[in-house]
Amino acid sequence: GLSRVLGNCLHHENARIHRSINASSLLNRTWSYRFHKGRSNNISTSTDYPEFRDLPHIKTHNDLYKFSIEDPELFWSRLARSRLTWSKDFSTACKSDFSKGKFGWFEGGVLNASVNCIDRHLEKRGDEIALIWERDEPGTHRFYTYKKLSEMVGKIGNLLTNSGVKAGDRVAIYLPKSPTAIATMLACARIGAIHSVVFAGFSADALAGRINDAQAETVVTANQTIRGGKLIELKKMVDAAVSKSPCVKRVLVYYRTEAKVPMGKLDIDMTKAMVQESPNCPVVERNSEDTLFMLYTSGSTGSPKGITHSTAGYLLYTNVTFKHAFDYNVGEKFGCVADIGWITGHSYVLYGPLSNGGTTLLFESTPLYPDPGRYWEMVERLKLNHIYLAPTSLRMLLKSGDEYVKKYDRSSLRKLGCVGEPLNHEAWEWYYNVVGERRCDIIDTWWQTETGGICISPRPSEIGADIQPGMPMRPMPGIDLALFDSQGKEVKGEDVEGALCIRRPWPGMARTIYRDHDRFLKTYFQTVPDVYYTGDGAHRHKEGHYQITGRMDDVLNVSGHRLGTAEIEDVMDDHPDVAETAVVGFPHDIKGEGIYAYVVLKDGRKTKKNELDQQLRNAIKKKIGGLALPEVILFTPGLPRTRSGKIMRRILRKVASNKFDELGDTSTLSEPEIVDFIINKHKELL
Ligand code: 6R9
Repeated sequence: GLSRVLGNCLHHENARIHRSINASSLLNRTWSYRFHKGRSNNISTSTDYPEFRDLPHIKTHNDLYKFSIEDPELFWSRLARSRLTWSKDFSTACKSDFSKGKFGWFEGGVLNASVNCIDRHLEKRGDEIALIWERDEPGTHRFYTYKKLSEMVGKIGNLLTNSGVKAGDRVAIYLPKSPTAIATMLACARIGAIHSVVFAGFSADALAGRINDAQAETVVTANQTIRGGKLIELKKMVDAAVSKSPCVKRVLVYYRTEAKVPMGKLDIDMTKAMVQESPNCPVVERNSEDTLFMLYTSGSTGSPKGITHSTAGYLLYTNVTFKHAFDYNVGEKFGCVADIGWITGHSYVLYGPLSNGGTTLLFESTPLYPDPGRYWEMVERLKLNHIYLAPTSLRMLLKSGDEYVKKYDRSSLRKLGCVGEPLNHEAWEWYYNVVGERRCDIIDTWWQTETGGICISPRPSEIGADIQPGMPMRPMPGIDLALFDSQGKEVKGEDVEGALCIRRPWPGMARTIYRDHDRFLKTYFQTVPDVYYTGDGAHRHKEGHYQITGRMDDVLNVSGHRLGTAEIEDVMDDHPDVAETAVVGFPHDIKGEGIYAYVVLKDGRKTKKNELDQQLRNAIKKKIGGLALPEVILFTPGLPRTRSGKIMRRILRKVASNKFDELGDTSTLSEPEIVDFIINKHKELL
């Protein structure tokens, strides 16, 4: 059983590790210089971690890290009691059973996430700014104080309750990045409903799939949205989705623009209805382990999975990592530009910043609108102290030239963060030298939808020491990293690589895949027993610094967005003229990874290839969304296979990456001539 699973998975995975490392031409692992040399390695327990002030042996970052691993019970329970507000104290910090994929944190405790993100700040910080809404229309930002946000949350909470939403119900949110979206998420938390935010760039079909999987009776959307000056008919998409989702009983419609849209019998004009509601909404208390939210993400096989997060553990983990990864001080303006449809938006636009009483940015626009200076003009106008973005946007912006940056005053910036994909050499340099004027720390953070919050990051607040370009470097406190080889054996020492795993539970980890615990167990806890298996490969450098080498499974990372190759293949396979398909990733200058589709057509079809190309693209756009469109669709009479019939994806990736001399031994293929055909066709397309 297990050894077979291990053998199969890891053999394949290990091949991917090496592939990712070789293919990462964007990465330069041999950086020799360092920054901030000579600063103190001491942490100040009195300011950074007052919870451990009485423990004299904790003087440095390393001491704290060691302590967090040796005594996680004490480490996490002290933080939980001091950083969160409870209505009932918990009894145990952590219960875990890796073999069942069961984890429980702070059991016995009772709390509410909206109280932790809003109510408890009202007395001291009620008139301070909670949200800065940077609207799509340049120069038209709006401020929302904690008081104002509290009123919105109360009104929406009451509206939801009065419409029939109860604790434990799922609420699908398909909204532009706006105060209404944040308030709706918090209103769900307040009444104990589970929010399931769907990125507004996903198609109606993708939305319907997620609504149905979650059995959501309630959808919250907007009449329209604007992105980069373009209107998007959001409500129309929801109408199309709802027609395929019989479980939906009500649709709340927020008016983002003045435009009237047809309202059906399920629809409620949220903007109007809120006027009638009281701003005081009773709190529904939650147990620590009650689900706070679910969020769909792509896996290597099957349909997207509804990752669920707990109330207490998730909230504590985002609270603590937000403060310490970014060295955030209350009063500073934190600018995470990610959409709320992704985990980054959940953890570092909403829950991390607001649970800390911080000021957080909602960026509704795009980095190129109205021109590539948008971020930096916004930094100057709003005096942002932190910016947190995806490497793909840096790669795009640096091509537009330095003048778009230098034109604006960036002296308010203190820390420059990034997430989602490896930060390549060129982008790191540009971020550090041009954007940050060699003054700001670059904070490359590694984590996943499933980890809830940042797991690997340079942690400048705690060490104030060296930052090594091109890698997230150090595990956060409580995160016990280990590498494993293809035999499932731990890889020890330095300058080694392997499958990145986490050996110990942490509060922010996902608890299950909605209605599919078996898949949860299989995906994350069975490839290597007794650890959490991330699906990423990593290289451990000297001094234990980690560099991520990329996914080892069939998950693509396109502009920081996770996409399963199987999802895209499924859509194309449905076309009546298509016999079979294989989708792979290849290195892309700006997107990090591009999508490359190999398509085998059925005999006797009538449609022309260029029409088919267009039909397949339309189908992908309809079923998933524009973000899943391939760069290349290559029609081929067959796919390279082993004699036992397995598609040799390795070869398809090499061809897509122009690495014709790295194909390895092709003599074991059932039809080696297919490879020549594919190479020639690929060269024609270039
Ligand atoms: C937060 C988020 C997770 C995948 C992850 C990895 C990649 C994220 C990274 C990184 C290199 C970093 N990834 N951060 N790769 N360096 N700093 O992105 O979650 O959308 O679930 O994606 O993204 O491959 O496994 P998610």
